[in-house]
Amino acid sequence: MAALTPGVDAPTWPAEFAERYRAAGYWRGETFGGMLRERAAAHPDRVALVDPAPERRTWTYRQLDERADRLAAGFAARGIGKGDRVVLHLPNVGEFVEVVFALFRIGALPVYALPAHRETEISYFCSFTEAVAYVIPDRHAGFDHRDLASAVARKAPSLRHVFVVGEPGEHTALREVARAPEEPPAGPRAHELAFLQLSGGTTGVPKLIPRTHDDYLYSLRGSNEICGVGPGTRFLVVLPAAHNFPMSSPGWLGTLLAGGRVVMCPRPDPSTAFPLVAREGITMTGLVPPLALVWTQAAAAAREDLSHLELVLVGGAKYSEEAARRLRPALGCRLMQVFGMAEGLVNYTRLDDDEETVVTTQGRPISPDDEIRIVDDDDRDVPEGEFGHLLTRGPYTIRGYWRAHKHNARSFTPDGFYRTGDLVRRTPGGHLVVGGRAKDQINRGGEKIAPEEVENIILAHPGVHDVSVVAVPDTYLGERSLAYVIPREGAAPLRPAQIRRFVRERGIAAYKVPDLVEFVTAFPQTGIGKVSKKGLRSVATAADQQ
Ligand code: OOB
Repeated sequence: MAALTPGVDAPTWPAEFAERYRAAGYWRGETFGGMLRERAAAHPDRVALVDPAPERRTWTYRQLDERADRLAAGFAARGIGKGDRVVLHLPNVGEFVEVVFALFRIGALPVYALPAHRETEISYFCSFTEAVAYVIPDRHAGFDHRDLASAVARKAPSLRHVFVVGEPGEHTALREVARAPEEPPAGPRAHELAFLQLSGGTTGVPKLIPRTHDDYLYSLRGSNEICGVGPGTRFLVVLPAAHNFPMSSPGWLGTLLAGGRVVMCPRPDPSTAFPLVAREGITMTGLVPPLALVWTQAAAAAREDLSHLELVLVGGAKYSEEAARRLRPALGCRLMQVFGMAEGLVNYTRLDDDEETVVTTQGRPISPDDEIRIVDDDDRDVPEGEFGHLLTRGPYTIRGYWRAHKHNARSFTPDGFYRTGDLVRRTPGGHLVVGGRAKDQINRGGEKIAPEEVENIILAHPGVHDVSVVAVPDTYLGERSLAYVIPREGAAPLRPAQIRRFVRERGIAAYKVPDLVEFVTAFPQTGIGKVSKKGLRSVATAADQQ
Protein backbone atom coordinates (compact mmCIF):
# COMPACT_ATOMS: atom_id res chain seq x y z
CA MET A 1 0.00 0.00 0.00
CA ALA A 2 1.22 3.50 -0.80
CA ALA A 3 2.97 5.48 1.88
CA LEU A 4 0.87 8.19 3.41
CA THR A 5 2.29 11.61 3.86
CA PRO A 6 0.38 14.08 5.97
CA GLY A 7 -0.49 16.28 3.01
CA VAL A 8 -2.32 13.54 1.13
CA ASP A 9 -4.89 12.29 3.62
CA ALA A 10 -4.99 15.40 5.76
CA PRO A 11 -3.86 18.99 5.36
CA THR A 12 -0.33 19.57 6.56
CA TRP A 13 1.67 22.62 7.62
CA PRO A 14 2.34 25.13 4.84
CA ALA A 15 6.00 25.15 3.71
CA GLU A 16 6.85 28.44 5.42
CA PHE A 17 5.67 27.10 8.77
CA ALA A 18 7.51 23.80 8.31
CA GLU A 19 10.69 25.74 7.51
CA ARG A 20 10.25 27.94 10.55
CA TYR A 21 9.71 24.94 12.86
CA ARG A 22 12.79 23.20 11.46
CA ALA A 23 14.90 26.35 11.71
CA ALA A 24 13.85 26.81 15.33
CA GLY A 25 15.05 23.27 16.09
CA TYR A 26 11.60 21.92 16.94
CA TRP A 27 11.48 19.43 14.09
CA ARG A 28 14.76 17.59 14.03
CA GLY A 29 14.23 14.87 11.47
CA GLU A 30 14.14 12.20 14.16
CA THR A 31 11.77 9.20 14.04
CA PHE A 32 10.47 7.03 16.87
CA GLY A 33 12.19 3.97 15.44
CA GLY A 34 15.48 5.84 15.36
CA MET A 35 14.92 7.25 18.83
CA LEU A 36 14.64 3.80 20.41
CA ARG A 37 17.66 2.55 18.43
CA GLU A 38 19.72 5.44 19.75
CA ARG A 39 18.63 4.95 23.35
CA ALA A 40 19.37 1.23 23.13
CA ALA A 41 22.87 2.00 21.86
CA ALA A 42 23.49 4.59 24.58
CA HIS A 43 22.30 2.52 27.57
CA PRO A 44 21.43 -1.03 26.46
CA ASP A 45 21.14 -2.58 29.91
CA ARG A 46 19.02 0.04 31.61
CA VAL A 47 15.44 -1.06 32.31
CA ALA A 48 13.03 0.65 29.92
CA LEU A 49 9.75 -1.05 30.70
CA VAL A 50 8.11 -3.01 33.51
CA ASP A 51 4.85 -4.93 33.26
CA PRO A 52 4.14 -5.97 36.82
CA ALA A 53 1.18 -8.31 36.28
CA PRO A 54 0.42 -11.15 36.52
CA GLU A 55 4.14 -11.84 37.02
CA ARG A 56 6.71 -9.07 36.82
CA ARG A 57 8.40 -8.78 33.40
CA THR A 58 11.04 -6.25 32.46
CA TRP A 59 12.56 -5.09 29.17
CA THR A 60 15.92 -3.35 29.00
CA TYR A 61 16.37 -0.76 26.24
CA ARG A 62 18.31 -3.35 24.24
CA GLN A 63 15.59 -5.97 24.69
CA LEU A 64 12.85 -3.56 23.70
CA ASP A 65 14.82 -2.51 20.63
CA GLU A 66 15.49 -6.11 19.59
CA ARG A 67 11.92 -7.11 20.23
CA ALA A 68 10.67 -4.22 18.08
CA ASP A 69 13.00 -5.37 15.26
CA ARG A 70 11.84 -8.97 15.46
CA LEU A 71 8.16 -8.06 15.57
CA ALA A 72 8.67 -5.57 12.73
CA ALA A 73 10.22 -8.37 10.66
CA GLY A 74 7.28 -10.63 11.46
CA PHE A 75 4.74 -7.97 10.53
CA ALA A 76 6.63 -7.22 7.30
CA ALA A 77 6.72 -10.92 6.43
CA ARG A 78 2.94 -10.93 6.71
CA GLY A 79 2.73 -8.11 4.21
CA ILE A 80 2.23 -5.23 6.61
CA GLY A 81 4.13 -2.23 5.34
CA LYS A 82 4.63 1.47 5.31
CA GLY A 83 1.44 3.49 5.60
CA ASP A 84 -0.74 0.49 6.51
CA ARG A 85 -3.09 1.09 9.41
CA VAL A 86 -3.17 -1.26 12.39
CA VAL A 87 -5.87 -0.85 15.03
CA LEU A 88 -4.28 -1.32 18.43
CA HIS A 89 -6.70 -2.28 21.19
CA LEU A 90 -4.52 -3.30 24.12
CA PRO A 91 -4.76 -2.48 27.80
CA ASN A 92 -1.70 -1.35 29.79
CA VAL A 93 0.63 -4.26 29.04
CA GLY A 94 4.25 -4.41 27.93
CA GLU A 95 3.23 -5.70 24.50
CA PHE A 96 1.58 -2.33 23.84
CA VAL A 97 5.01 -0.70 23.70
CA GLU A 98 6.61 -3.57 21.75
CA VAL A 99 3.94 -3.47 19.05
CA VAL A 100 3.94 0.31 18.74
CA PHE A 101 7.71 0.44 18.20
CA ALA A 102 7.57 -2.47 15.75
CA LEU A 103 4.96 -0.57 13.71
CA PHE A 104 6.99 2.64 13.95
CA ARG A 105 9.99 0.78 12.51
CA ILE A 106 8.15 -0.29 9.38
CA GLY A 107 6.16 2.92 9.10
CA ALA A 108 2.79 1.24 9.65
CA LEU A 109 0.41 3.48 11.57
CA PRO A 110 -1.05 2.44 14.91
CA VAL A 111 -4.65 3.56 15.36
CA TYR A 112 -5.05 3.92 19.11
CA ALA A 113 -8.39 2.47 20.24
CA LEU A 114 -9.26 2.75 23.94
CA PRO A 115 -9.78 -0.41 26.02
CA ALA A 116 -13.43 0.56 26.61
CA HIS A 117 -14.25 0.64 22.89
CA ARG A 118 -16.51 -2.09 21.59
CA GLU A 119 -17.83 -3.39 18.29
CA THR A 120 -19.40 -0.14 17.11
CA GLU A 121 -16.24 1.91 17.52
CA ILE A 122 -13.76 -0.78 16.46
CA SER A 123 -15.70 -1.71 13.30
CA TYR A 124 -15.73 1.94 12.39
CA PHE A 125 -11.98 2.40 12.97
CA CYS A 126 -11.17 -0.73 10.94
CA SER A 127 -13.47 0.18 8.05
CA PHE A 128 -12.73 3.88 7.93
CA THR A 129 -8.95 3.48 8.10
CA GLU A 130 -9.03 0.34 5.90
CA ALA A 131 -6.93 -1.30 8.59
CA VAL A 132 -5.04 -4.44 7.60
CA ALA A 133 -4.53 -5.71 11.16
CA TYR A 134 -6.10 -5.55 14.61
CA VAL A 135 -4.19 -6.26 17.84
CA ILE A 136 -6.07 -7.43 20.95
CA PRO A 137 -5.64 -9.16 24.30
CA ASP A 138 -7.35 -12.55 24.63
CA ARG A 139 -9.46 -11.46 27.58
CA HIS A 140 -9.42 -8.25 29.54
CA ALA A 141 -11.56 -7.12 32.46
CA GLY A 142 -13.91 -10.07 31.99
CA PHE A 143 -14.41 -9.43 28.28
CA ASP A 144 -13.35 -11.81 25.50
CA HIS A 145 -11.81 -9.70 22.77
CA ARG A 146 -11.43 -12.64 20.37
CA ASP A 147 -15.18 -12.83 19.75
CA LEU A 148 -15.28 -9.10 19.19
CA ALA A 149 -12.41 -9.45 16.68
CA SER A 150 -14.25 -12.19 14.79
CA ALA A 151 -17.35 -10.00 14.51
CA VAL A 152 -15.25 -7.02 13.38
CA ALA A 153 -13.37 -9.12 10.81
CA ARG A 154 -16.67 -10.10 9.19
CA LYS A 155 -17.55 -6.43 8.74
CA ALA A 156 -14.19 -4.95 7.69
CA PRO A 157 -13.03 -6.45 4.38
CA SER A 158 -9.56 -4.84 4.59
CA LEU A 159 -8.70 -6.68 7.81
CA ARG A 160 -6.25 -9.50 7.05
CA HIS A 161 -4.79 -10.21 10.49
CA VAL A 162 -5.91 -10.35 14.09
CA PHE A 163 -2.98 -10.66 16.51
CA VAL A 164 -3.72 -11.76 20.04
CA VAL A 165 -1.66 -11.19 23.18
CA GLY A 166 -2.26 -14.48 24.99
CA GLU A 167 -4.32 -17.40 23.73
CA PRO A 168 -5.30 -16.71 20.12
CA GLY A 169 -8.44 -18.80 19.60
CA GLU A 170 -9.15 -18.68 15.84
CA HIS A 171 -6.70 -15.80 15.35
CA THR A 172 -2.89 -15.46 15.39
CA ALA A 173 -0.84 -15.40 18.59
CA LEU A 174 1.38 -12.32 18.75
CA ARG A 175 4.12 -14.47 20.28
CA GLU A 176 4.32 -16.41 17.00
CA VAL A 177 4.82 -13.31 14.87
CA ALA A 178 8.36 -12.33 15.84
CA ARG A 179 11.16 -13.58 13.60
CA ALA A 180 14.86 -12.91 12.99
CA PRO A 181 15.23 -9.55 11.30
CA GLU A 182 16.72 -9.76 7.83
CA GLU A 183 17.53 -6.49 6.16
CA PRO A 184 15.96 -3.59 7.99
CA PRO A 185 12.77 -2.36 6.26
CA ALA A 186 12.85 1.12 4.80
CA GLY A 187 11.45 3.10 7.70
CA PRO A 188 9.32 6.22 7.64
CA ARG A 189 10.69 9.75 7.30
CA ALA A 190 10.31 12.17 10.18
CA HIS A 191 7.81 14.41 8.40
CA GLU A 192 5.56 11.45 7.65
CA LEU A 193 2.75 10.15 9.81
CA ALA A 194 3.61 8.14 12.90
CA PHE A 195 0.10 7.21 14.07
CA LEU A 196 -3.56 8.15 14.22
CA GLN A 197 -4.95 9.33 17.55
CA LEU A 198 -8.66 9.57 18.27
CA SER A 199 -10.41 12.85 18.86
CA GLY A 200 -12.75 13.21 21.80
CA GLY A 201 -15.22 14.14 19.13
CA THR A 202 -18.38 16.15 18.74
CA THR A 203 -19.72 14.30 15.73
CA GLY A 204 -21.50 11.00 15.06
CA VAL A 205 -18.19 9.19 14.65
CA PRO A 206 -14.78 10.03 16.17
CA LYS A 207 -12.32 11.90 13.99
CA LEU A 208 -8.78 10.63 13.49
CA ILE A 209 -5.81 12.78 14.31
CA PRO A 210 -2.74 12.37 12.11
CA ARG A 211 0.49 13.01 14.03
CA THR A 212 3.97 13.02 12.51
CA HIS A 213 7.24 11.83 14.05
CA ASP A 214 8.62 15.37 13.89
CA ASP A 215 5.71 17.11 15.58
CA TYR A 216 5.05 14.54 18.29
CA LEU A 217 8.71 14.17 19.24
CA TYR A 218 8.89 17.92 19.66
CA SER A 219 5.93 17.90 22.03
CA LEU A 220 7.67 15.15 24.01
CA ARG A 221 10.97 17.03 24.27
CA GLY A 222 9.09 20.14 25.37
CA SER A 223 7.02 18.20 27.91
CA ASN A 224 10.11 16.48 29.31
CA GLU A 225 11.85 19.78 29.87
CA ILE A 226 8.83 21.32 31.60
CA CYS A 227 8.17 18.28 33.81
CA GLY A 228 11.84 17.58 34.58
CA VAL A 229 11.83 14.09 33.05
CA GLY A 230 15.23 12.40 32.97
CA PRO A 231 16.96 9.03 33.23
CA GLY A 232 15.91 8.78 36.88
CA THR A 233 12.19 9.19 36.10
CA ARG A 234 9.97 6.22 36.79
CA PHE A 235 6.62 6.91 35.18
CA LEU A 236 3.51 4.91 36.11
CA VAL A 237 1.02 4.53 33.25
CA VAL A 238 -2.26 4.67 35.16
CA LEU A 239 -4.63 5.96 32.48
CA PRO A 240 -5.08 3.90 29.28
CA ALA A 241 -1.72 3.88 27.47
CA ALA A 242 -3.49 4.64 24.17
CA HIS A 243 -4.67 8.06 25.36
CA ASN A 244 -2.66 11.10 24.39
CA PHE A 245 -2.24 12.31 27.99
CA PRO A 246 -0.42 9.28 29.49
CA MET A 247 1.37 8.80 26.16
CA SER A 248 2.90 12.24 25.80
CA SER A 249 2.36 14.50 28.81
CA PRO A 250 5.15 13.55 29.38
CA GLY A 251 3.86 10.02 29.46
CA TRP A 252 5.45 6.74 28.56
CA LEU A 253 6.85 8.02 25.27
CA GLY A 254 8.40 11.06 26.95
CA THR A 255 9.92 8.82 29.61
CA LEU A 256 11.46 6.48 27.02
CA LEU A 257 12.80 9.48 25.09
CA ALA A 258 14.57 10.60 28.28
CA GLY A 259 15.96 7.13 29.02
CA GLY A 260 13.74 6.68 32.09
CA ARG A 261 11.65 3.71 33.18
CA VAL A 262 8.01 3.08 32.27
CA VAL A 263 5.85 0.96 34.56
CA MET A 264 2.46 -0.25 33.34
CA CYS A 265 -0.37 -0.09 35.87
CA PRO A 266 -3.09 -2.63 35.09
CA ARG A 267 -5.84 -0.81 36.99
CA PRO A 268 -6.02 2.79 38.21
CA ASP A 269 -7.42 2.23 41.73
CA PRO A 270 -5.19 3.02 44.70
CA SER A 271 -5.18 -0.59 45.90
CA THR A 272 -3.45 -1.58 42.64
CA ALA A 273 -1.43 1.57 42.04
CA PHE A 274 -0.10 2.42 45.53
CA PRO A 275 1.77 -0.88 46.04
CA LEU A 276 3.33 -0.34 42.60
CA VAL A 277 4.31 3.23 43.46
CA ALA A 278 6.07 1.85 46.55
CA ARG A 279 7.67 -1.26 45.00
CA GLU A 280 8.79 0.32 41.75
CA GLY A 281 9.87 3.64 43.25
CA ILE A 282 7.51 5.61 41.00
CA THR A 283 8.42 9.29 40.69
CA MET A 284 5.76 10.57 38.28
CA THR A 285 2.30 9.85 36.95
CA GLY A 286 -0.70 11.45 35.27
CA LEU A 287 -4.31 11.28 36.50
CA VAL A 288 -7.73 12.60 35.49
CA PRO A 289 -9.48 14.71 38.16
CA PRO A 290 -11.86 12.02 39.55
CA LEU A 291 -8.94 9.65 39.97
CA ALA A 292 -6.81 12.35 41.57
CA LEU A 293 -9.65 12.80 44.04
CA VAL A 294 -9.74 9.08 44.85
CA TRP A 295 -5.94 8.96 45.26
CA THR A 296 -6.00 12.06 47.47
CA GLN A 297 -8.61 10.49 49.74
CA ALA A 298 -6.97 7.06 49.82
CA ALA A 299 -3.52 8.45 50.63
CA ALA A 300 -4.59 9.36 54.17
CA ALA A 301 -5.11 5.71 55.10
CA ALA A 302 -2.42 4.26 52.83
CA ARG A 303 0.26 2.16 54.46
CA GLU A 304 2.44 2.04 51.34
CA ASP A 305 5.52 4.21 51.03
CA LEU A 306 4.59 6.88 48.47
CA SER A 307 7.64 9.01 49.21
CA HIS A 308 9.33 8.51 45.82
CA LEU A 309 6.45 10.28 44.12
CA GLU A 310 7.71 13.72 43.03
CA LEU A 311 5.12 14.94 40.57
CA VAL A 312 1.50 14.14 39.74
CA LEU A 313 0.02 15.68 36.59
CA VAL A 314 -3.74 16.20 36.57
CA GLY A 315 -5.68 16.98 33.41
CA GLY A 316 -8.16 15.83 30.80
CA ALA A 317 -11.02 17.68 32.49
CA LYS A 318 -11.40 20.66 34.79
CA TYR A 319 -9.78 20.06 38.18
CA SER A 320 -11.52 22.02 40.91
CA GLU A 321 -9.40 24.46 42.86
CA GLU A 322 -10.51 22.91 46.12
CA ALA A 323 -9.45 19.40 45.07
CA ALA A 324 -6.19 20.75 43.65
CA ARG A 325 -5.28 22.33 47.00
CA ARG A 326 -5.61 19.00 48.78
CA LEU A 327 -3.41 16.91 46.47
CA ARG A 328 0.05 18.04 47.50
CA PRO A 329 -0.41 17.64 51.29
CA ALA A 330 -2.12 14.26 50.85
CA LEU A 331 0.31 12.66 48.41
CA GLY A 332 3.42 14.55 49.51
CA CYS A 333 4.40 15.51 45.97
CA ARG A 334 4.16 18.38 43.50
CA LEU A 335 1.07 19.00 41.40
CA MET A 336 1.06 20.12 37.79
CA GLN A 337 -2.14 20.88 35.92
CA VAL A 338 -2.24 19.95 32.26
CA PHE A 339 -4.76 21.15 29.71
CA GLY A 340 -4.14 19.36 26.47
CA MET A 341 -5.78 17.83 23.46
CA ALA A 342 -4.90 14.98 21.13
CA GLU A 343 -5.04 17.48 18.25
CA GLY A 344 -1.89 19.08 19.63
CA LEU A 345 -1.66 22.04 22.00
CA VAL A 346 -0.68 21.12 25.56
CA ASN A 347 -0.51 23.59 28.46
CA TYR A 348 1.23 22.94 31.76
CA THR A 349 1.58 24.86 34.96
CA ARG A 350 5.30 25.11 35.67
CA LEU A 351 7.45 23.67 38.45
CA ASP A 352 8.41 27.20 39.51
CA ASP A 353 4.85 28.55 39.47
CA ASP A 354 3.53 29.65 42.84
CA GLU A 355 0.87 27.54 44.58
CA GLU A 356 -2.00 29.90 43.58
CA THR A 357 -1.14 29.62 39.89
CA VAL A 358 -0.86 25.82 40.11
CA VAL A 359 -4.25 25.39 41.75
CA THR A 360 -6.21 28.06 39.86
CA THR A 361 -4.95 27.82 36.26
CA GLN A 362 -4.56 25.11 33.63
CA GLY A 363 -1.10 26.21 32.58
CA ARG A 364 0.54 27.78 29.58
CA PRO A 365 1.63 26.29 26.24
CA ILE A 366 4.71 24.13 25.74
CA SER A 367 6.13 26.18 22.89
CA PRO A 368 6.92 29.86 22.34
CA ASP A 369 5.55 29.18 18.84
CA ASP A 370 2.18 27.94 20.06
CA GLU A 371 -0.09 30.69 18.80
CA ILE A 372 -3.12 31.34 20.97
CA ARG A 373 -6.14 33.42 19.99
CA ILE A 374 -9.10 34.00 22.29
CA VAL A 375 -12.06 35.19 20.23
CA ASP A 376 -15.78 35.94 20.27
CA ASP A 377 -18.45 34.18 18.19
CA ASP A 378 -17.33 36.17 15.13
CA ASP A 379 -13.65 35.27 15.48
CA ARG A 380 -12.72 38.74 16.78
CA ASP A 381 -10.17 38.88 19.60
CA VAL A 382 -11.82 39.49 22.98
CA PRO A 383 -10.29 42.08 25.35
CA GLU A 384 -7.27 40.69 27.24
CA GLY A 385 -8.34 38.72 30.31
CA GLU A 386 -11.88 37.96 29.13
CA PHE A 387 -13.30 34.58 28.28
CA GLY A 388 -13.57 33.55 24.64
CA HIS A 389 -13.14 30.65 22.24
CA LEU A 390 -9.64 29.22 22.18
CA LEU A 391 -8.06 28.95 18.72
CA THR A 392 -4.54 27.64 18.29
CA ARG A 393 -1.89 26.70 15.77
CA GLY A 394 1.71 25.70 16.25
CA PRO A 395 4.51 23.21 15.70
CA TYR A 396 2.65 20.18 17.07
CA THR A 397 -1.00 21.08 16.43
CA ILE A 398 -2.54 19.40 13.40
CA ARG A 399 -3.84 21.39 10.45
CA GLY A 400 -6.68 18.97 9.76
CA TYR A 401 -8.19 15.61 10.66
CA TRP A 402 -7.48 12.53 8.61
CA ARG A 403 -9.76 12.15 5.58
CA ALA A 404 -12.31 14.64 6.86
CA HIS A 405 -12.13 17.55 4.47
CA LYS A 406 -15.67 18.79 5.03
CA HIS A 407 -15.34 18.68 8.78
CA ASN A 408 -11.92 20.36 8.60
CA ALA A 409 -13.48 23.43 7.03
CA ARG A 410 -15.49 23.86 10.25
CA SER A 411 -12.85 22.82 12.79
CA PHE A 412 -10.04 24.98 11.41
CA THR A 413 -9.92 28.62 10.39
CA PRO A 414 -8.85 29.42 6.82
CA ASP A 415 -5.42 30.41 8.18
CA GLY A 416 -4.95 27.10 9.96
CA PHE A 417 -6.00 27.69 13.58
CA TYR A 418 -7.67 24.74 15.26
CA ARG A 419 -11.01 25.62 16.86
CA THR A 420 -10.62 23.81 20.19
CA GLY A 421 -14.23 24.37 21.29
CA ASP A 422 -12.91 25.35 24.73
CA LEU A 423 -13.74 28.64 26.46
CA VAL A 424 -10.70 30.14 28.15
CA ARG A 425 -9.27 33.36 29.50
CA ARG A 426 -5.62 34.32 29.87
CA THR A 427 -4.16 35.59 33.13
CA PRO A 428 -1.66 38.46 33.11
CA GLY A 429 1.06 35.82 33.62
CA GLY A 430 0.04 34.08 30.37
CA HIS A 431 -1.65 31.08 31.94
CA LEU A 432 -4.96 29.82 30.61
CA VAL A 433 -8.02 29.23 32.75
CA VAL A 434 -10.62 26.90 31.26
CA GLY A 435 -14.09 28.30 31.89
CA GLY A 436 -16.23 25.90 29.92
CA ARG A 437 -16.89 24.59 26.48
CA ALA A 438 -18.75 25.69 23.39
CA LYS A 439 -18.48 22.36 21.57
CA ASP A 440 -21.21 19.76 21.81
CA GLN A 441 -19.32 17.25 23.92
CA ILE A 442 -19.64 15.70 27.37
CA ASN A 443 -16.48 15.44 29.46
CA ARG A 444 -17.20 12.58 31.85
CA GLY A 445 -14.20 12.73 34.17
CA GLY A 446 -11.81 13.07 31.22
CA GLU A 447 -13.65 10.56 29.01
CA LYS A 448 -15.15 12.44 26.09
CA ILE A 449 -18.59 11.65 24.72
CA ALA A 450 -20.01 13.04 21.48
CA PRO A 451 -23.76 13.37 22.18
CA GLU A 452 -24.54 12.91 18.50
CA GLU A 453 -22.98 9.43 18.53
CA VAL A 454 -25.20 8.31 21.43
CA GLU A 455 -28.28 10.10 20.05
CA ASN A 456 -27.95 8.22 16.75
CA ILE A 457 -28.05 4.92 18.61
CA ILE A 458 -31.04 5.84 20.76
CA LEU A 459 -32.92 7.08 17.69
CA ALA A 460 -32.77 3.54 16.31
CA HIS A 461 -35.02 2.37 19.16
CA PRO A 462 -38.53 1.77 17.77
CA GLY A 463 -40.19 3.40 20.80
CA VAL A 464 -38.23 6.64 20.48
CA HIS A 465 -39.42 9.66 18.53
CA ASP A 466 -36.52 12.00 19.37
CA VAL A 467 -33.60 12.30 21.78
CA SER A 468 -31.10 14.81 23.04
CA VAL A 469 -28.10 13.85 25.14
CA VAL A 470 -26.62 16.55 27.38
CA ALA A 471 -24.13 16.96 30.23
CA VAL A 472 -25.29 17.43 33.80
CA PRO A 473 -23.01 18.49 36.66
CA ASP A 474 -21.65 15.76 38.90
CA THR A 475 -19.55 16.30 42.01
CA TYR A 476 -17.28 13.30 41.40
CA LEU A 477 -17.00 13.07 37.59
CA GLY A 478 -17.48 16.76 36.85
CA GLU A 479 -20.16 15.82 34.34
CA ARG A 480 -22.46 12.92 33.64
CA SER A 481 -24.65 12.25 30.63
CA LEU A 482 -28.40 12.61 30.53
CA ALA A 483 -30.59 11.50 27.63
CA TYR A 484 -33.86 13.39 27.19
CA VAL A 485 -36.12 11.06 25.25
CA ILE A 486 -39.40 11.91 23.52
CA PRO A 487 -41.27 8.60 23.18
CA ARG A 488 -43.00 7.71 19.95
CA GLU A 489 -46.77 8.28 20.11
CA GLY A 490 -48.70 5.09 20.64
CA ALA A 491 -45.56 3.06 21.45
CA ALA A 492 -45.47 0.91 24.59
CA PRO A 493 -44.27 2.91 27.63
CA LEU A 494 -40.50 2.78 28.13
CA ARG A 495 -38.34 2.67 31.23
CA PRO A 496 -34.90 4.35 31.51
CA ALA A 497 -33.22 0.96 32.01
CA GLN A 498 -34.52 -0.20 28.61
CA ILE A 499 -32.88 2.73 26.86
CA ARG A 500 -29.61 2.16 28.69
CA ARG A 501 -29.67 -1.55 27.85
CA PHE A 502 -30.47 -0.79 24.22
CA VAL A 503 -27.37 1.43 23.97
CA ARG A 504 -25.18 -1.09 25.78
CA GLU A 505 -26.32 -3.95 23.56
CA ARG A 506 -25.31 -2.00 20.47
CA GLY A 507 -21.70 -2.70 21.48
CA ILE A 508 -20.37 0.69 22.48
CA ALA A 509 -17.90 1.86 25.16
CA ALA A 510 -19.62 1.61 28.55
CA TYR A 511 -18.81 5.23 29.47
CA LYS A 512 -21.05 6.38 26.60
CA VAL A 513 -24.18 4.69 27.98
CA PRO A 514 -26.31 7.56 29.36
CA ASP A 515 -26.04 7.80 33.14
CA LEU A 516 -29.56 9.16 33.32
CA VAL A 517 -32.59 8.93 31.06
CA GLU A 518 -35.62 11.19 31.32
CA PHE A 519 -38.79 11.10 29.25
CA VAL A 520 -40.13 14.48 28.07
CA THR A 521 -42.81 15.63 25.65
CA ALA A 522 -40.77 18.42 24.03
CA PHE A 523 -37.25 19.90 24.11
CA PRO A 524 -36.56 23.58 24.83
CA GLN A 525 -36.26 25.41 21.50
CA THR A 526 -33.88 28.17 20.47
CA GLY A 527 -34.94 31.23 18.52
CA ILE A 528 -34.63 29.48 15.17
CA GLY A 529 -36.52 26.43 16.33
CA LYS A 530 -33.51 24.14 16.76
CA VAL A 531 -33.20 22.04 19.91
CA SER A 532 -31.25 24.06 22.44
CA LYS A 533 -28.56 22.04 24.19
CA LYS A 534 -27.91 25.04 26.41
CA GLY A 535 -31.58 25.15 27.38
CA LEU A 536 -31.57 21.45 28.12
CA ARG A 537 -28.47 21.79 30.26
CA SER A 538 -30.01 24.54 32.37
CA VAL A 539 -33.20 22.52 32.82
CA ALA A 540 -31.04 19.64 34.00
CA THR A 541 -29.00 21.83 36.35
CA ALA A 542 -32.16 23.32 37.88
CA ALA A 543 -33.64 19.84 38.31
CA ASP A 544 -30.39 18.72 39.95
CA GLN A 545 -30.59 21.50 42.51
CA GLN A 546 -34.16 20.78 43.59
C1 OOB B 1 -6.84 15.38 26.69
O1 OOB B 1 -7.05 15.17 25.35
P1 OOB B 1 -8.45 14.86 24.65
O2 OOB B 1 -8.17 14.96 23.21
O3 OOB B 1 -9.02 13.61 25.20
O4 OOB B 1 -9.44 16.00 25.09
C2 OOB B 1 -9.19 17.37 24.87
C3 OOB B 1 -10.22 18.22 25.55
C4 OOB B 1 -9.89 19.68 25.57
O5 OOB B 1 -10.24 20.32 24.37
C5 OOB B 1 -10.71 20.14 26.75
O6 OOB B 1 -12.05 20.27 26.37
C6 OOB B 1 -10.60 19.00 27.72
O7 OOB B 1 -10.31 17.86 26.95
N1 OOB B 1 -9.51 19.18 28.71
C7 OOB B 1 -9.60 19.96 29.82
C8 OOB B 1 -8.37 19.83 30.50
N2 OOB B 1 -7.58 18.99 29.78
C9 OOB B 1 -8.31 18.62 28.70
N3 OOB B 1 -10.59 20.75 30.28
C10 OOB B 1 -10.36 21.42 31.44
N4 OOB B 1 -9.21 21.34 32.14
C11 OOB B 1 -8.18 20.56 31.72
N5 OOB B 1 -7.05 20.49 32.43
O8 OOB B 1 -7.75 15.39 27.50
C12 OOB B 1 -5.43 15.61 27.10
C13 OOB B 1 -4.42 15.49 26.17
C14 OOB B 1 -3.10 15.71 26.57
C15 OOB B 1 -2.83 16.07 27.88
C16 OOB B 1 -3.85 16.18 28.78
C17 OOB B 1 -5.17 15.97 28.40
